Amino acid sequence: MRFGTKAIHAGVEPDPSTGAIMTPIFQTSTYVQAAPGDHKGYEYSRTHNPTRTALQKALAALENGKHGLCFASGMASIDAVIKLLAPGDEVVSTNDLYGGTYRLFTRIFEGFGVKFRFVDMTDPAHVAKAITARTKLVWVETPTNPMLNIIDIAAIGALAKKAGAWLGVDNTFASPYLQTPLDLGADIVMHSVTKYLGGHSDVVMGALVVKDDVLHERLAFIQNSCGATPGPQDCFLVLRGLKTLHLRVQRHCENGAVIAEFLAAHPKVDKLYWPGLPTHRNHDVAKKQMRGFGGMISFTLKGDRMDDATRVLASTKLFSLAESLGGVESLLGHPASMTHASIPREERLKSGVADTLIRLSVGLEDKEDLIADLRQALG
Ligand code: P1T
Repeated sequence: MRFGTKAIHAGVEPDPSTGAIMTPIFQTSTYVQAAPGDHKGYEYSRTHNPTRTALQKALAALENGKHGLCFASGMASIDAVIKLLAPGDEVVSTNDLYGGTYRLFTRIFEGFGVKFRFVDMTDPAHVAKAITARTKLVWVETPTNPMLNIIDIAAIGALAKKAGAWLGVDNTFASPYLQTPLDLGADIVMHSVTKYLGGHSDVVMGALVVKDDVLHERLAFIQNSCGATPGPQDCFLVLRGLKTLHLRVQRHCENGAVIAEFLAAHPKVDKLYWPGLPTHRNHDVAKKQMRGFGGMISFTLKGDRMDDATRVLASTKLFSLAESLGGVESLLGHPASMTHASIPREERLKSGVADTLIRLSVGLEDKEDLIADLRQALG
């Protein structure tokens, strides 16, 4: 099956009791057993819920994996991955990544004795240098949030494999429509489902997809034991969102391209980060491993003055100033004070996140209206 067909049909079957074409919202915590242990595969909704099962199957199919696992947030899904590790184990991670991921690694798991090394992964040699005999996981975010760096998944995957470490890839910014890391050597794919997969800014959720049965068993054990599972209503909303994932991401890419071109030609724009531009430093890697370049764009203004950036952030009318991304509506944000405020300033600056950086999540509105909004805000 091709992607669009999978987006609509994977994991979803007419309800056997009624024929309902949409998977029902199984709003139940428990399931009646005829005798102890004599049940229909469902005992308690933290462990399994039919609406969640349908979504997990759909996500596994879209990522070309075998098993999907859903969590109460993207952070809860990353938390589950790190719980595969033990004190003394090491993780090599992308240096430019979502602020909440950095906070989870440094402020929670370092306290439990896991060591994290943050490196610029756009050069695989940095990863090779950071891997030690204790490295158990290599954690890649690509495209990175918010700098839109592109990391060569296959190259890093080869290094992880040689070291006997798992490769985990946060695929939130790309979505499986644009990039399928399991095909490139990843062991675990992670999503903030909150973003493109949900697509409508109405759900917070996370997911993992794997191919390996044993790894799935270990992660499912963590999912059930720690209990950060999403409710059935949210799973239903994401099942609904997935049905248009391919159409939405196509339009995000089209609008992203038009806005990147507009910004590239604008006299007030200084640095511009969008992996579809031939001038982007990792454009060749993006072309190799992605099927499109998405709707996330970051930029700075000439002169690099904070009050200029603040004026733009406060003057858009269609682009709403808000955290998050990947929904139908366009958003803009200020990483230094919003999504990446939990990273110390000197660390942020090292990975290129200027105090004046502005991040756009280009939505699905008409491109002429989006450009008119940015033109007036920049003017
Ligand atoms: O918000 P949550 O669903 O828990 O997902 C966390 C997360 C993980 N990985 C990436 C790449 C992310 O972008 C996020 C969440 N990011 C935002 C809220 C944001 O505005 O960047």
